[in-house]
Amino acid sequence: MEIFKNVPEIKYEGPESKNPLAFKYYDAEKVVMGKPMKEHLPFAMAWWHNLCATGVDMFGRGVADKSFGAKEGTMEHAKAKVDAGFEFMQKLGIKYFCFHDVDLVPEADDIKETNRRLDEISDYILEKMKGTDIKCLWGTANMFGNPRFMNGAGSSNSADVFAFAAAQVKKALDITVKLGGRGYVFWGGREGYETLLNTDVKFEQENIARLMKMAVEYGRSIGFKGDFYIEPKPKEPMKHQYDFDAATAIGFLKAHGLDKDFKLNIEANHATLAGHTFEHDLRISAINGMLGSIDANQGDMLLGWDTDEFPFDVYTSTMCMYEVLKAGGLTGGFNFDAKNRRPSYTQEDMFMGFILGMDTFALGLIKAAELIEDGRIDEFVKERYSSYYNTEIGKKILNNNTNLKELAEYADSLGKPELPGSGRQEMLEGIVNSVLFK
Ligand code: XLS
Ligand code: CA
Ligand code: CA
Repeated sequence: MEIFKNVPEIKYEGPESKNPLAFKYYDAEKVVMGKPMKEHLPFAMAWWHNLCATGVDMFGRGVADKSFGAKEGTMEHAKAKVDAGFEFMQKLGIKYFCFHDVDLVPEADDIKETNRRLDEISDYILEKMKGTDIKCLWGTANMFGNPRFMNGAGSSNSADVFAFAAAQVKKALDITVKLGGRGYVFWGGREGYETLLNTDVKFEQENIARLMKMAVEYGRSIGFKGDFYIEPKPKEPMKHQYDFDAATAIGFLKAHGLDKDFKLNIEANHATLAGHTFEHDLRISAINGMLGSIDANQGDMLLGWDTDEFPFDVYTSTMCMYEVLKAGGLTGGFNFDAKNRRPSYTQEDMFMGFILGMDTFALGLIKAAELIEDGRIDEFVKERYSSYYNTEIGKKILNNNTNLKELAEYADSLGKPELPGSGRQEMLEGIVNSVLFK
């Protein structure tokens, strides 16, 4: 039974098209830098925003009808969401989905019943996957919504809560592996603290690492070959979150010997909440060999919270794709962890959000490829550091073949150095504009 009756299959019509239900830039088969767009951009649908969220906020109840013809809170509804999700992905040509355990089924009072429901729904999803080329990008456990997680999961002060978190991770891994997921995500959720007055930070961080180690051990034992991901976020819901940003998460992974099994899932809105640009956190992940996956959304620079908007800022998507192309792609994909604004509550809006996001990233890909092919930025950066390659003293520094004494003598012989060459920021920004708007 068709659920989105007013929405046809979404096709590429090109930038001149005025059809709101068509792609203007995302042309799945179009080859960019030797690969079709669909391979550069493995897009994913986030179960929670797209199939569950109704627009509830602190001040008002839901406005979007996500019942899909079934009574909410039932297994019929859980299945209706699967039907809706698959029709939605197929109409958009999206090949991946991401989920939390409790996005898939209503959580029961007893974990045994929740797990039974998860078995039932994952059978249903698996059946749906057959005959389509839709796959699971990553799964995760929601360890922040239930009241038991008020003080975190791995970082909880309660050993019983830790055990429940472990049980949820185990089951979410089972389901992820069953559905062939490429990755498994740990977003900190409430892994952080409100006040040091009641918190043993060292104890909590070591316990989070313990939970992650157990996850790696169990995941590998059931045949999970993909990457585990940490998704950094600086704040919200907790005041201090332990996985503040890419650099913090990488330090944590290295300190606990988890860096071989984990990469990062970088969300644009989280990077900007941490006071960074999206591309900064991508670069930090990439240079550490840890750029795994992306949660594609954007925040609002005028608001200090996690607004999870569909991305439309082409400047940022270009800079993102520039980093991704330079890093040689992702092991994961581009998950639209994004929701419609509350007043955009219709089924058509659900599609328009994804069309916007997919077009924004397609345009970013095209423009990033043009920037790389243009070559002026790369050339400039190379030249900017050339004194380390072109001069004797530079080569000695790079080869670890000198010391403070020799460098001090060299400085004495110079008297004073020339000023370093101009950074030419404005010229470079002009190049970006000329490529973006040509
Ligand atoms: C919340 C996070 C969350 C993760 C998955 O801010 O973005 O949705 O992506 O738990
Ligand atoms: Ca996210
Ligand atoms: Ca977010």
